[in-house]
Amino acid sequence: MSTTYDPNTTPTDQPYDFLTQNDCASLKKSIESHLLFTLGHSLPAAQPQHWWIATCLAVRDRALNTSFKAMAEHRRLNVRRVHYLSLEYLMGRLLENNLRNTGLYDTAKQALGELGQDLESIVNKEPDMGLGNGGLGRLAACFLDSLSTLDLPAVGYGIHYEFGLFRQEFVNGKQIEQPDAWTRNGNPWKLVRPEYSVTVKLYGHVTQQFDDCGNASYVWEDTRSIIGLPWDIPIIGFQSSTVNFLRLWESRASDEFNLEIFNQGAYVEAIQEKANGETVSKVLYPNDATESGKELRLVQQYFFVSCSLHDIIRRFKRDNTDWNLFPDKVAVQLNDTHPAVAVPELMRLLLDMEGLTWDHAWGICQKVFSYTNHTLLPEALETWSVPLFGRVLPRHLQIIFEINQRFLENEVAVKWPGDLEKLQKLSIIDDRGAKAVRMAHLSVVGGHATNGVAALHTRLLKEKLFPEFDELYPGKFLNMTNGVTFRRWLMVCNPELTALINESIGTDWTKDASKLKALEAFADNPEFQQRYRDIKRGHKVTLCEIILKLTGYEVSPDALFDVQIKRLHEYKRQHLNLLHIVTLYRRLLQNPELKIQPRVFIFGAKAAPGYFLAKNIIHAINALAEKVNNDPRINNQIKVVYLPNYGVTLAEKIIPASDLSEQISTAGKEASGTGNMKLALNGSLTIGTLDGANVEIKDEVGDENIFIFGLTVEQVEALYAKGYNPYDFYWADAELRAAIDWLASDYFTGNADDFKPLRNSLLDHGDPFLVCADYRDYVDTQAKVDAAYADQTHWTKMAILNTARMGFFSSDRTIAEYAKDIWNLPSIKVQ
Ligand code: 26V
Repeated sequence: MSTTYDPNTTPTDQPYDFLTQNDCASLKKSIESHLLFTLGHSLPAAQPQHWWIATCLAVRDRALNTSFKAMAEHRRLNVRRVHYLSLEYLMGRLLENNLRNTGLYDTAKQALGELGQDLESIVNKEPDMGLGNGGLGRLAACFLDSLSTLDLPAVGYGIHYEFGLFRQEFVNGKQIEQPDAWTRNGNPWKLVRPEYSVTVKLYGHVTQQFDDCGNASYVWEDTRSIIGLPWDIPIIGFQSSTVNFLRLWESRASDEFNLEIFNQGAYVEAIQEKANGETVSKVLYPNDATESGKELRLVQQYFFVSCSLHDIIRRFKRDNTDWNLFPDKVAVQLNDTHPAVAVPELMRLLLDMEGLTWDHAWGICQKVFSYTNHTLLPEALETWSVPLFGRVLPRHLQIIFEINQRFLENEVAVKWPGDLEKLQKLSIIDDRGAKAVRMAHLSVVGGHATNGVAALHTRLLKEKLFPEFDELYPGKFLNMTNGVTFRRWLMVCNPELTALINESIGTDWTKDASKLKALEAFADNPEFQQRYRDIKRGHKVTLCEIILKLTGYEVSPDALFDVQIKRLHEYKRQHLNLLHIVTLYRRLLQNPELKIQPRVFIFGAKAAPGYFLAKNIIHAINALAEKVNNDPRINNQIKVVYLPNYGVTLAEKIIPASDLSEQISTAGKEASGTGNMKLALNGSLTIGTLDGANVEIKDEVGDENIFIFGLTVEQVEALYAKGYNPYDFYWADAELRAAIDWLASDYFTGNADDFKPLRNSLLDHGDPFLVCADYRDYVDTQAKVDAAYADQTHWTKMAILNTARMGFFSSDRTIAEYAKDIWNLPSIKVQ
């Protein structure tokens, strides 16, 4: 195609398609030219790493070309956008996903093949982008995929951490943390945008000023500045016309500020100060109880929120002049309370910078913001000490006090006149002890909707955490049951199963996951069953190789693969799983005749670096693995492996190979879970409590296709109320007693002190998550799993029905609900 360049049109009007065609020859040329002229390597000298970068850049070119068209159309229509604010994005690798979403996978494979390269090994060169802790960060990544897929105009905002979640290694079975320098060698997906840099102010103090008419205004002075430098990552949807962006802010020292010190001749101090400014985006905080109240974390939150709101306002002002239109053009979703400082920041910008009245500004805020709650655990609900907050953000603290005062006077006191207890309970400021800002209260009051992430979680949110707020604001609390993207969690991680599904029911389900239901018709079909089983076995063989490489343990693909993969936390109860394994091990030793279905217990979990007990559990599992795996007496009937450095990429290998999915949190503690959905989708049957989204998974797959055990939320409450004593269960159950005591003996490591902390938590410290109470039902339900696995035909039928009935848990459904019920956001198809 020939073209002439017209400088009077925007670049988006230019037919650049000739650079970005999707046939094999064009893609091949693109990859070659990036290798030569972007990276400066001759073809023979290029390393796999360079091929990876060149391939990513060729895909990125095509994504940008699509994004130009989408952005031009969005601008032309002056569209409404959602802005997803999240401190975490667990993106994993992007190349394979982007190739599948654009339909370029086979073409790229061929193009690289012709260049003498193997796509699969190139894909494996990509480091994980692990800018998140766990479920919350991965959910944000799934949501971005669905937003682009559904053609919804959206921007994701976050922090460009130099170091993502730590790398986990084991030394003598104990976790040690290593830095994750994911971007050390650059990253081809990200595009720096210095022209959109933002200056952010911190610290200083506030003075009041009056104009000629006696109107007060506030001036924030003697502040320190840092610069936010945006990096954009294109988010490519599945067969869609929209490429949205994830915009990550990197902190840079402000030159303006340094200049003053330079001028005073303090060169070294100025450089030092520069370094301080650049620490803000240095590292992701692991969600760790011991880390709470850290000043740098608050600075991170404010830095990224302020950058993002400036960016949103810049874009709004480009095409609009009337502030009344702001809520029509802008929706902001707060992913947990981490970005909740956005509420006072938007108020400050509207009041102090734009000169709006309080009521006008507040009306805008409430229409713009909505908040997702992701946990009921009291220790995970964010608060900031008032003195710390006031030092870092003095103007924001003033604004929060005013929001609170107006809220208490005009809403709480009006609804419950004279009720001091209500005032204290609902106040944004907790003033019972050391004063603290309750970020969840700020988020509920400052927005128009608050949602939970599973039906049970939302019910408990309304009934237990925020009953008064629910009464005060009827209809403000909504449920948005989580979902996962079926692109990454089925089509990319399990192409073999995807092909079988496509062959059996066609491909309509890829755009409407509820259509997976059509697979039910094949659940009893022996030929389909055999192929389904063969696919599972293939993944198990692959996982066996990974296990051997990562742990040195050899395990059989014919065993039942029993998988627990998630962050390590007492409420998730990896130690309940551990006690079951100890019990089985003991049964096998006590009764050498005992025959069970061979099982491999597979763990993957990082513990927060300062979470002592979680680390003790890791050590215990690793010590158990060493004993069990090397014990000839049990005839390889059970094996235990703890895969180090669990993350998105490892999950993609484990999930398709799993037979049994452990979702065993104490009822009422796991807000939703999303690993439960990914595993069930890939035909791994759940053993789980009635917690989080397990409840809805059970409703979807049917009681006969899931293994439910344990206390319900109501029973848990009743037990706590009556006074729980784990010793009651310990003395009543000889197997439980033996398991705990054996674990805390010197048998496993030679040192009887090693697992005393674990024993103490289960007994003397009151077993806060009811492991002892749920032990018997869990172990007995595991026996049912064992019996069920013996009947492979029936097991396979159950697995197929799990895959067939998981359509509801597509994040496309979740995002469609957010778009309709919270954001009021239409999708925009671009031609
Ligand atoms: C944070 C902390 C920080 C202090 C120490 C204890 C602790 C425990 C948990 C958390 C998690 C906070 C928020 C979070 O990540 N929630 C997860 O969100 C997922 C997506 O909605 C959901 O599937 C998980 O159930 C929920 O735990």
